[in-house]
Amino acid sequence: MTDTSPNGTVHVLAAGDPGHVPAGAVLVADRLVRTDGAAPAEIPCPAADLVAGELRRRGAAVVRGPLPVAAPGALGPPGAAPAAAPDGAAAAVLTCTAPPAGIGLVPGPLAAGGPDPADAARAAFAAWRAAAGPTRTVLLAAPRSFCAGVERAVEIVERALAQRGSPVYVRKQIVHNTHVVADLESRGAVFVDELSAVPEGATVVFSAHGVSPAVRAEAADRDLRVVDATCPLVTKVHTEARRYADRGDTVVLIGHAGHEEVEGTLGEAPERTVLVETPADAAALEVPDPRRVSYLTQTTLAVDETAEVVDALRARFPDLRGPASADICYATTNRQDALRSIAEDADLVLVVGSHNSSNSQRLVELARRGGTPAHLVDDTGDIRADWLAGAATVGLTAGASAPPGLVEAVITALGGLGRVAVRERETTRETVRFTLPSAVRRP
Ligand code: 0K2
Ligand code: SF4
Repeated sequence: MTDTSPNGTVHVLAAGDPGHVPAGAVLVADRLVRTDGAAPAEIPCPAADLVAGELRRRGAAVVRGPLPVAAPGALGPPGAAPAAAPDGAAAAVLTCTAPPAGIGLVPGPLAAGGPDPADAARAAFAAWRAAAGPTRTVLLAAPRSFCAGVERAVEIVERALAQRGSPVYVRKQIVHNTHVVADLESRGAVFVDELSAVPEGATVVFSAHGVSPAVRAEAADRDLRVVDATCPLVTKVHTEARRYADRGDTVVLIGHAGHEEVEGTLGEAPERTVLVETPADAAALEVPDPRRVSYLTQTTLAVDETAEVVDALRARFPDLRGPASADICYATTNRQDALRSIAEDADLVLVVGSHNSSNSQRLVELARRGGTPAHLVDDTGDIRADWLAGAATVGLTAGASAPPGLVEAVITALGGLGRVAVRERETTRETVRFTLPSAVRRP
């Protein structure tokens, strides 16, 4: 059976037996293998990660593998949009892509107390079908993804592992990205929240977000071998904090309460530093001497919002002093500029990054402030097919802690929904590189 739309034809195939599918799970095909001798013998399934995400959100476990398929089947009434078979199994091929893109689903038996995998499979197939067909443009922001500070931090952990062997302890997430952390964990890094979890004398890496002097002192007391992955641009803010405090100023730190970078910077001169998050906070601030006030900022804030807070501070304290430009770093600024340039032409913006990543969250908010729907996704599996229905132009970027490969994976998955034209829009070229700390510099 076929379902023809102006943007492509969906051929529905009969799903064969993939072998054992566990109870409560749905098999999502990585590829369809034709058993009827028709060409091509194998059909790739680029949207498999997207479909798997739909299933997981519906409570079904997912297993992956090939799916045998036979000749076009009769899985729905003639003329109707193809639906999954009554048992939830479905296989289909979308012909507007080159090569054709497949999808295949086979639910396992019902698990006691769990959701019905057949229902989940039917819903996932319907979601894929609703989003499949149209040619999409992906507007790719550049710069995006890893910054120099993140590259350096990840390399520091990799080198520490190579030189000292596992385990290498890392205080907090080395950068705020679940994939980066899981990858390093699988290679022997052990992430801890507190130094008390690190055995005496062991190697510990401080994360890219920096630490307070109190944490450094604790590491020295416990005889830990410290490798510091604090980004040099965060270290610069710590240096400013000490300088401003030493000259007798009240130091106003603009940032988000509870963020690790803020905790570290606050710790440089805790008795002289106050945290301010909004223009209202700034307007209400009381200090011992209004003529002696300096400000600093977290490195990963929104440039436009921070300017408003600085303006409010300056209105309150006309003698306010601060860095020549805010401490928002080059990478944060560049990713925001690049996003602004694509968001205005996009129907939907996807930002690849983790939910605790400040700079990634700021990108989502920036797009939304400009009127474009935007979502933060850890990876392809977080993308909801209903966001894509009707989105002819998808803006795509990634926060500074999100690996570039995840962006490529999103583009590949979108290719399983229809033809994709990728246009990169580069607003500036980054050449910043930081040297490694001496502790790990030897090859
Ligand atoms: O944006 P955040 O400060 O939350 O941090 P990440 O997502 O880890 O990005 C890298 C920046 C680290 C230091 O500034
Ligand atoms: Fe350094 Fe900026 Fe990257 Fe943070 S976002 S690690 S401050 S370059």
